[in-house]
Amino acid sequence: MSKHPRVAVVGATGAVGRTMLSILEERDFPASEVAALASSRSVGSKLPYKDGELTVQELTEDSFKKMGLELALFSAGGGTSKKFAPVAAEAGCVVVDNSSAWRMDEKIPLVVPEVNPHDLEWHPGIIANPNCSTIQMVVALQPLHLEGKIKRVVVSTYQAVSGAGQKGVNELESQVRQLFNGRDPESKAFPHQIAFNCLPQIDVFTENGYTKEELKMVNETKKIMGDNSIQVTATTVRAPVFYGHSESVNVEFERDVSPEEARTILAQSPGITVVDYPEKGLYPMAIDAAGEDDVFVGRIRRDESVPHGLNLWIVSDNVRKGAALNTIQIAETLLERGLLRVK
Ligand code: 25A
Ligand code: L14
Repeated sequence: MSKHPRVAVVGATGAVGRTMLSILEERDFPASEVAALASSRSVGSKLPYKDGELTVQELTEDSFKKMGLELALFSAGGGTSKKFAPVAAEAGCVVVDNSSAWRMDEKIPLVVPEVNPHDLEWHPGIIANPNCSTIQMVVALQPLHLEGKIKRVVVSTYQAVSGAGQKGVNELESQVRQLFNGRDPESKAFPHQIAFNCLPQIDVFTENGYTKEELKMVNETKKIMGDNSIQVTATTVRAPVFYGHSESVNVEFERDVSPEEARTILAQSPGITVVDYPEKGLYPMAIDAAGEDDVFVGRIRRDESVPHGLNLWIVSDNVRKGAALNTIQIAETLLERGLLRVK
């Protein structure tokens, strides 16, 4: 009898789901079995995995019991998570969910393994994976917070189209082609043309004038870092980039943290690579972060407009660290800490 869990990827045909499969393979995740689940539309389609392929099966309420699943990695949208995650948990299958459905639920831990792995200890069968822009920011902020205590964060993002899934990637590609052929670009995945443009809107607007994406960054940061006193304000912008979110972050501390100290601390922190050589013209860029696991930090300098301030430029692959990789790191931590029931 194997002590390795039976694992399912739910939403396996999506941009994030397919990346989950390839990361499970890359990291040799100890699974006794891996199943690919999606909606009825994709049943029977094949996804590459290891030396062979997986045939996509339909996600139903019976899937978890019938297949004896012990761990399910969800990235199939909030509606699917709301409906199926409780069914899975009830069947004894632990869910790591990549949607926004459970993130702000007090009973559900919201985890970035480099920041708050201890919150996994109280999981009730569902664990939420944070928003991509938030994940890469807190990986860089937490070690600095321990040093200088953060009071306030101002963040502006430059987010890749892959944040909206495969359809976002397809839309940038086809708009570029349409424009080069003198045709009018069609916009379906985004509210306006994204090719050769920037859109200060990700997700829908709320009553206070912020978008939902901006409010996720404000609220999720406090929950993950376990500190409601940190003030956060965000402007989230879609940029015509395929993979990799970039962020300009202004941080105000209670105590002084010099740029040199920040560089040393960040370089020693897990999951971070410092790229900060302005004299050579080197800094983190989305095209370099794409396909990589780390969060890249550069342009570290004093914010001279406040007493104890630093400015940072933070870049990471949104589909990997922002979604699929973080989910799998959560699963690995669950295994290490014996927090999965494996038969
Ligand atoms: O509501 P939320 O939480 O905000 O999340 C909304 C969406 O955001 C994406 C993710 O899209 C999610 O659906 N997302 C979430 N978190 C993200 C993050 N951190 C994130 N994106 C980036 N970073 P997605 O495209 O990654 O995945 C969608 C998957 O969900 C499956 N699905 C939908 N309803 C389902 C369901 N699975 C089970 N049950 C349901 N009821 C969906 O599967 C997909 O896998 P599908 O079978 O319904 O659709 C597969 C169709 O997708 C298109 N497609 C997929 N791959 C490609 C492709 N098209 C072209 N090329 C491809 N390579 C096809 O149309 C295919 O038919
Ligand atoms: O909340 O479109 O995880 O860039 C991730 C992708 C929100 C939108 C989430 C994007 C979504 C985001």
